[in-house]
Formats: sequence, structure tokens, C-alpha cells
Amino acid sequence: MPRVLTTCIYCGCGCGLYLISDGKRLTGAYPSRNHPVSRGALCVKGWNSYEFSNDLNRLTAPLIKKDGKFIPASWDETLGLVVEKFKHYKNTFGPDSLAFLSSAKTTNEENFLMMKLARAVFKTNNIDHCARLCHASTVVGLSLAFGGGAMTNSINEFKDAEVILVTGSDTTAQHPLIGSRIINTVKDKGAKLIVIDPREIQLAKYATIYAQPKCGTDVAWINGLIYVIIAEDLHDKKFIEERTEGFLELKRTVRDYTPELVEEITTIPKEKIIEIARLYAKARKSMIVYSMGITQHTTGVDNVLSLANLAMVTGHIGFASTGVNPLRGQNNVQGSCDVGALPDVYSGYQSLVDGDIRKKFEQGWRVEGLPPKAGLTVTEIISAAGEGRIKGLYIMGENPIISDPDSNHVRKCLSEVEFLVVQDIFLSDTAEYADVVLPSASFAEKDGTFTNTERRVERIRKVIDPPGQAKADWQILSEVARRMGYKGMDYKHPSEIMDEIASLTPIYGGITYDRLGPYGLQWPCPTKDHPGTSVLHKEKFTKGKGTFMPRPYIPPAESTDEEYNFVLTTGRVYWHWHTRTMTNRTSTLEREAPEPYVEINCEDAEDLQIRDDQLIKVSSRRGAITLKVRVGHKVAKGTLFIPFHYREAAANILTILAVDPIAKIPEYKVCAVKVEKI
Ligand SMILES: Nc1nc2c(c(=O)[nH]1)N[C@H]1C(S)=C(S)[C@@H](COP(=O)(O)OP(=O)(O)OC[C@H]3O[C@@H](n4cnc5c(=O)[nH]c(N)nc54)[C@H](O)[C@@H]3O)O[C@H]1N2
Ligand SMILES: Nc1nc2c(c(=O)[nH]1)N[C@H]1C(S)=C(S)[C@@H](COP(=O)(O)OP(=O)(O)OC[C@H]3O[C@@H](n4cnc5c(=O)[nH]c(N)nc54)[C@H](O)[C@@H]3O)O[C@H]1N2
Ligand code: SF4
Ligand SMILES: [Mo]
Repeated sequence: MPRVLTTCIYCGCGCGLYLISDGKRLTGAYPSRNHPVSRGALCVKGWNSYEFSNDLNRLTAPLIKKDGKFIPASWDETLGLVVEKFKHYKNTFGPDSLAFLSSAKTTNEENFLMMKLARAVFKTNNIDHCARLCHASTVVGLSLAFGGGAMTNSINEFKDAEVILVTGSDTTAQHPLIGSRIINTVKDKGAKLIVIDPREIQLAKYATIYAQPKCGTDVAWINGLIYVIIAEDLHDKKFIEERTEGFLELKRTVRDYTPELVEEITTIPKEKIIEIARLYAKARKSMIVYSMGITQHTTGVDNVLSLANLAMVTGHIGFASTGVNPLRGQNNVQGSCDVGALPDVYSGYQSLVDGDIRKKFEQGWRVEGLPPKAGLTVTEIISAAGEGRIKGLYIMGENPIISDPDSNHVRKCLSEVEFLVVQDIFLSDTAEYADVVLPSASFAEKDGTFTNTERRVERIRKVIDPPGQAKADWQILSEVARRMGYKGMDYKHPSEIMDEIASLTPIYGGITYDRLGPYGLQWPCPTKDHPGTSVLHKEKFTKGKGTFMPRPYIPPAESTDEEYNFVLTTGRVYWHWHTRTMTNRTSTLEREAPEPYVEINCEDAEDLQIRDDQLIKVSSRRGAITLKVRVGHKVAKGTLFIPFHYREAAANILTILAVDPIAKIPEYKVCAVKVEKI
């Protein structure tokens, strides 16, 4: 059977896998034995990643909505309509009446083209993507502290860590191949694991210390650890002196966070705070791993800054098996940020406020007048669409009806926007609201690159043809540009787009398809002979000195009260992917987790007289859903957990549209709800 080496479509681990086909359809997938991440293994999603592409419900023709019904149309007619509408809005209401949501499911080349289309052709910076909902706090926070917002170290370094502190990351479920590395290091090499998570996740079983904080109290316990570290003289004075600034301010801020106070705020026993501080600080090689439990808060940036403080105060950064390691979620969310699908930067995080950089892109793209003002973020775009400020909205490979906070608000906004284009591989819940739907090729049907969580730029390769008239996203975007009269977006192959990215983006400067080989290259890779970089901030931080930015503890936007007396936190399960467009079309995955549920603590279940599997109603100030309960010990008393995958009982009907003031990330991890038996 023909087999092709490619990269998994699901998570940011970026496993290498072979797809097998019979020439027409995909028939299987298996791991690459020598790949640096997968090393002969895949998780269940990787093994089954071939199935959804074959689904009979794939979009196969462009669709135009007429009298509320989708009618198949030609590419010519459909793109003609898109360009006519977008041109009209641009000319009548100005470029900022348009907005673009890009996609971390698509390639670097496609994200680069979407931002080029928005900026060079339509002259707006209203472009963003799901990183806003995900690691926006990381991009802002780690840039402020270190000068760069990416994972500081690499997956292969987990094996030599002495201590691994995991917080707000259900690693074995969401980054399984990293989860198994962590478990192996603990079991085979005796590394110590610290897990701090409001849910007793699988990794807690392997932990030397497991602590269960109240949701949304992270700054408090992190400041508490730093308090103990300084009080017990465990801080790295040489590192602080030589490589950082702002230590005195840190000292001043954390001196209030005694273990007693921290216990009061977080419910973590004070002895545990002391024990964790000692364990993390005393080891030479301590790694911090975090994900959405840290970022998805109105204090997301504060949380990230606090973790950066913790790493710097102990000197646990700048060499192998240390660092602050945000696990990036989508297969290509790292890359979508890297190539500039963000409202305030071009590719390589180059600021669009900087006139010289704008000039460089104007010359590279042969255009004039690139807009200098930062654009709107995801949630701002959706609200602006509802208010009529955005007239034309182009969504590629995102499903905000299910994934954005406060779904009822999103539904209202998307039903009111004048003209909505959705480009997807399936007719998603969001596509139902569209005026025009454009059918895309899946990851198995095109060439390109994804960048994984450890900054590894890897190839994906075409295995089969797309179904019907579906086209690769980069081809569709190029065609829109061409029809707008722009001549700078004709490419024969995505490798030419990568050459353009490299020419304009210093951190990708040395990357070419020829050089990527089977296992990719890790950026920064500035020149054609550079081998790539596994550890960041080695001799000095990207910004020079690392900056301590201490933050006080601030409670979440919504707290519980007499009526809404439960804290709801939301997240994911091992078997499903986000809005389930792909995993609900994969038999093995769908069989394992076919329906929505809410986790509740045994004591609460007893108080409320509800049994396992019983249907209950959960409501917030935004809406209500009905779903089955799972009674257990995973969450503490007073807390509920709902996976947000299921349209049948969408968790985001309940969540709150409150965002971090700087990163604009929504507070998906805390809101107040009530529970009723039905
Ligand atoms: N199977 C599967 N894998 C995925 C995905 C998927 O949909 N399905 N999505 C991918 C994407 S895009 C992402 S971003 C990642 C997300 O990966 P994770 O961040 O690991 O996943 P989540 O389930 O969102 O939440 C992580 C943890 O945060 C904890 N948590 C909740 N509230 C708090 C809090 O206040 N403080 C702290 N410290 N922890 C808290 C939860 O209990 C949970 O264990 O996963 C990626 N991998
Ligand atoms: N309550 C709650 N909500 C959350 C979160 C949470 O923890 N709790 N997490 C947030 C996070 S971290 C994230 S990343 C977001 C994810 O939110 P989304 O990005 O909206 O979720 P996905 O389901 O991954 O959407 C990807 C879409 O791309 C389509 N697609 C797949 N491949 C291709 C392709 O090659 N081309 C095109 N054009 N389309 C393609 C899929 O069919 C799907 O419709 O959800 C956020 N929402
Ligand atoms: S760990 Fe992530 S990249 Fe690897 S096979 Fe599983 S979903 Fe795919
Ligand atoms: Mo994410």
C-alpha cells in the first residue's frame, strides 16, 4: 500500500505519522518509528486520524444560501459573490468593516496568506484566530517576561528533568505523547512530579505531591511558592543578579502571600505549599508545564507572569530540562501565531506599529499603505459583527458557534452580520449561519507545514485528492486575492509561500522545504545553515534581561453566590477534538465518548440526591443545558466540570464573556452556575 509520511492533524505534540491510502481513500495510519516526538507511538486520535477525511458528509461544492437554503454553485459564481460583497463593504464602510478568522487547523502557508489577504489586499488588521481563546495570555505574558511567547524548552528534555511541575494541563488526555514522556521520566528515572489542578487528573496518580486549588486562584499559590523560596533562602541569587531585573518589586509583592493566607484563598494546605516550594526550588533541573488551566482566565497574563517569576527566581530557565513550557493546543496554533494571524503583529511577532517593519512588508508584498493600527481580537470581532460594525466576516476553519464563550451571544451576532463566509471541510454549526460556504481540502489532501508546541516546523504531505470540487485553503485564498486584482499571491506550490515567509520572518529565515526533511526544524532558525534551536534564552533572554513582573491575586470575574452556588470549569476529553466536527465522524472515538456529561463531587451528589447517569439541568446567568452527571472524586465539592465538545449540551451556553484586559482571552475556566434535578 502507498504510504506517506506526514504530521498529525490533532494536537500540538506534532507526532509524525504515515497515512496509507488505496490511491483514492485513506485506509489507515501508523506511527513513524524514528520521529523525535512520536518515536513509534501515537495516541488514539493519531491512529484514527485517517477516518474523518473519508466521511460522506465532506463539503464537495461551494454553497450559496438562497431563501435560507444552501444551493451548490460554481467556484466562479461563489467567489465572484464574495469579492463583490467584500469590495462593496470596503469601499462603502472602510477596510475595518471586514474581519478574518484564520485557522490553527490549517498550515503556516495558509495562515500567512490569510493575513496577507487581510492586510495587503483588504487593508485591515482585523485578523485573529483561536490562539486568542487559548494561549493569548502566554504570548503576551512570556513576551513581557522573556521577550518571546513560546515553549522555552523541548519535548525530548522531559526525560532528564529532576522535577516536573504540571499545572492546568491534563497532559495525558490533551497532549498524550508528552504525558507519556512525563510518566516515563517519573517511573524509569525517579523524577519527582508535582501536579496542581482543580481536577484529580490521571497524572495526579504519578505525582509526589498533588494539590487541588480552587479554580482561578493560581496567582495566589504561585506567589505563595515564591514567598517560601525567598523566606527559606532557596532563590538563585547569582541568576537573579546577572540575568534579571525587578527582583525587589517581586520580593515586596510576595511578602503578603504567607502559606496561611494562600491556604485560605486556594484551599491548598499550607504544608503542601512549603513542600512544593522546596521540591521545585532545590532540584537543579525543574520544568514547568502548563496549559489552559493557567491561561483561560481574566487573570491569564498575571498567571503566566507569575510562573515566569517562579522559574526566574530559582534560575530554572535557560538550559536543558528546565524552563516554562506552555503546551500549545492545536496542531498548528504555534505556527498560526508565528506567521502573523494576529491583529497586532506580522509574521515572526514583528510589530505593525513599527514603520520600518511595515515598509519591509510593503516592499515584500509590493503594496502601499499597510494599516498601522492593531485590529480586533476574536471576541471583539464577533461582538462587532453583532453590532453592525463588521459587515463582512470570513471564517476559515473555526467553529465559534460552539467554541466561543457565551454561545447565545455568538449566535445572535452571527445571525445579524451582513455577510458571512465560512471555509471548512464540513458544514459546521457555524457554517449553518453562513451566506457562502467554501469547501476545503483536509490535511491529507494538501502540502504545507505545521509548527508544533516545541517550535518544530514539520511538513504535511498530500496523500489523496480532495473530494469533489474542494480545494486547498491556500488555493482558495489566492483566488480571492487574484479576483481582487492583486497580483502578488500566485503560487504554484506551498513551498513558494514558505520561501516568502522565510524572506520576511527572521525566526523562520533558514527554513525551506528541502531543509525540513522527515523531522522538521525548530525555530529560531535564522539562516540557511542554522541547525534550529531546542532551548531558548540560553546565555541571555531574547529581550536581554528577564523581567520580574509580580502580580497581586485578583479573583475571577464571576464568583458564586446563594443562587449560582457552583463553580463551573470547562475543558476537554481524550477522545474528542473541540467542536467534534472530525472526531464525531471517527467511529472508535465517538463510541468511547458519545454524549455530553458533567462531573460532580460525591458529596454534592448526595446533598442534591442525584445518581450517576441521571439527567440534570445546569444554568448560568447566560443560559441552561441539560446533561447526564458523572459522580466521583475528580472535582472538589462545589466544583463542576463539563467538556465543551458537545453541541447537544454546549458548555459555552453557560460560560461568561469576560476577558483578560491585555490578552483578551475569555475566562472559560471559571463561572458561576446552579444545578437542578429534572
Ligand atoms: N483530546 C484532545 N486533546 C486536545 C484538545 C482537544 O480538544 N481534545 N485540544 C487541544 C487544544 S487547542 C488545547 S488548547 C489543549 C488544552 O489542553 P489542556 O489545557 O490540558 O486541557 P483543558 O481540559 O482545557 O484544561 C486543562 C486543565 O486545567 C485545569 N483547570 C481548570 N481550572 C483551573 C484553574 O483555575 N487553575 C489551574 N491551575 N488549572 C485549572 C482542568 O482541571 C484541566 O485538568 O489541548 C489540546 N489537545
Ligand atoms: N468552554 C470552553 N470553550 C473553549 C475552550 C475551553 O477550554 N472551554 N477552549 C478554547 C480553545 S483553547 C480553542 S483552541 C478553541 C477551538 O475552537 P475552534 O478552532 O473553533 O474548534 P475546532 O473544532 O478545532 O474548529 C476547527 C474547524 O476547522 C475545520 N477544519 C479542519 N481541517 C480544516 C482544513 O484543513 N481547512 C479548513 N478550512 N477547515 C478545517 C473543522 O471542521 C472545524 O470546523 O476552543 C475554545 N473554546
Ligand atoms: S499526541 Fe497529539 S499529535 Fe500525537 S497522535 Fe495524539 S493527537 Fe496526534
Ligand atoms: Mo487551544
